[in-house]
Amino acid sequence: MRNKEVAEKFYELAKLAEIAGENPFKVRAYLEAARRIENLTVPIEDLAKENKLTEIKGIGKSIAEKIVQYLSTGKIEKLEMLKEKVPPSLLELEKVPGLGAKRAKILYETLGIKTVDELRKAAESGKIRNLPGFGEKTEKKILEGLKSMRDKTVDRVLLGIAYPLAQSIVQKLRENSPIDKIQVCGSIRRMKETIGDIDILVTSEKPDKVMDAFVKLPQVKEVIVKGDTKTSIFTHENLQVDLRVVEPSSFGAAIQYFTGSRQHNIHLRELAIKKGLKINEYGVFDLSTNRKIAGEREEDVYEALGLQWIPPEMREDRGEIELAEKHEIPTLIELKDIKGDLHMHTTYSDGTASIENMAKEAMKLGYEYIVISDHAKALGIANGLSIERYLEEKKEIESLNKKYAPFKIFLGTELNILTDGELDFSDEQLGIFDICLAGIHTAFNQSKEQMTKRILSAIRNPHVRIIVHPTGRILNGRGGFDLDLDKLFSEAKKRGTVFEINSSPERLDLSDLNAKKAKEEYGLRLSIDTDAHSTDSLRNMFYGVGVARRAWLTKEDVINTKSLKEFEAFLQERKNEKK
Ligand code: DGT
Ligand code: CA
Ligand code: CA
Repeated sequence: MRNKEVAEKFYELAKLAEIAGENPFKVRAYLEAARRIENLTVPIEDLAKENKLTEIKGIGKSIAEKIVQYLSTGKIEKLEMLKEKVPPSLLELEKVPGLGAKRAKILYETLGIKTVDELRKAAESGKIRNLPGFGEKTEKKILEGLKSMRDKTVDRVLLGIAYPLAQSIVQKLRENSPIDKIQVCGSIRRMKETIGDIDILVTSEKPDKVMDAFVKLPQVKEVIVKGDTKTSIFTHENLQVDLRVVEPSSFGAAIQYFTGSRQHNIHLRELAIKKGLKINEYGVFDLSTNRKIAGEREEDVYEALGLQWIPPEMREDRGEIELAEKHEIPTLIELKDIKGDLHMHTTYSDGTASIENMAKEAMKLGYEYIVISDHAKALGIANGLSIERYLEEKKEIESLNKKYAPFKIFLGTELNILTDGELDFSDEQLGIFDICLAGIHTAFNQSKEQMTKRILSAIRNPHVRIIVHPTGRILNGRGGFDLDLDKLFSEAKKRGTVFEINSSPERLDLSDLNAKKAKEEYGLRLSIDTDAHSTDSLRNMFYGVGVARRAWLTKEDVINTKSLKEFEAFLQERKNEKK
């Protein structure tokens, strides 16, 4: 199905037409067409073949021609024409928060600004405020927009890429050099969703040998700087890795310092001063005597400040230091607490493995149960299942359950929350499932009110227990939908609906902050699921648990820490209510 691809072209067409100053009705027609195409549940190429494109609401003759043109040649003449007229860099410009297509066009026409760089220079030198319709306030907004853009998009790498990379470097270093202790610090140790650079600390009696081995690792593309105590390199992924060799007597203080976060460290420093102490990467010192009172072990560093040790995932200065002062740091959830995975796909829909192979892998991970949740029929692009197909799946599951007992497979479904909040099947049909998951997979561009209403109606459906990848964000891709999370969380609390932390490294959705809010402000229960489409990706659970730890969740907050028996009781609760 090429719907998404075709829709993208019309979004692009709308953008360029807008910047080129074309008739606004046309612009809106392109946009409308893009949305309609995105929402189609049948392949657009089929409709084109059958000459039925104009039967789609909002698609007239001229747009239908463009679709046919694109499907047969890979190009739309009109789009190519606009690309010649409008410099492509203007598309970048238009993305600057506070600017938009209209203003981007004015800036291009009056000041000849084509790139983000040129925009920054013009804004910094005060040239923009004098343009009609702009003013000082707009100029300031543009500068702020530019800054936030830079903060967000400086090539941060997904944790799912950086974490295994760091592990492989650690392993190679251990094999090839005389290392005593080694610790990955920085944002990786804090399990942040994206990573700026990798920070590794070691102790060794022969630092020069360690540095020699480091720059020769196969992961190294380029050496930035090589020194006695610090060496920095670029990996082939263009990720910077800083390796520092420190004294064993300072190792604890150093890993504390380089784990951060910066905010957490600043707060610690203030606290130290209040207590007549000083803290830095070498240790904790008594200011009056200048004597070192801690440094070798990280626990001692915290203890010297009168604090309980704080798990790295919590070190963001979000109140964890206050908790540690009272010795009230919660026992965070751990990977080993997870007893089952509630969200995964098989070859029945768009997964690459059979039900049996997913089950076998889950057993290897030590789980007691899994939920198979293949896509439902409205998601044609993912080969969504009809009720008949789910019944076949159910049969296969029943026979596998006999074979592998006491391990248990449940029949689930990942329903589509359609544009009007409806689901793929009637309430009666939903009765065949052990558990229903629901999520948004199409029509991402509705208003905040509509999006919120859609999910609210899924929460209110008595069959739906879990809302999956709730905000729809894709890291380094699209931001989340505009949603009123407070409304959703409070309704979910009333109905006992669970929100998912999706462990796929591109998603990690709910995010740490949203999951923290769900628990703290609404007492919601969450699930941590992988949404695996292969046996390998069942291992992504680790990243979801990282998010949960950053959200300060304990085992009790997460439903898939339940034993099989408890989980069956949890499923039964809802069945009883419905009777
Ligand atoms: P990243 O690399 O952007 O994903 O984030 P981090 O947290 O790994 O930051 P990075 O690599 O710049 O520095 C590693 C840690 O070193 C950071 O979390 C805290 C510490 N650090 C770095 N610069 C400063 C600083 O200026 N002040 C303080 N207090 N700590 C710093
Ligand atoms: Ca870092
Ligand atoms: Ca660094």
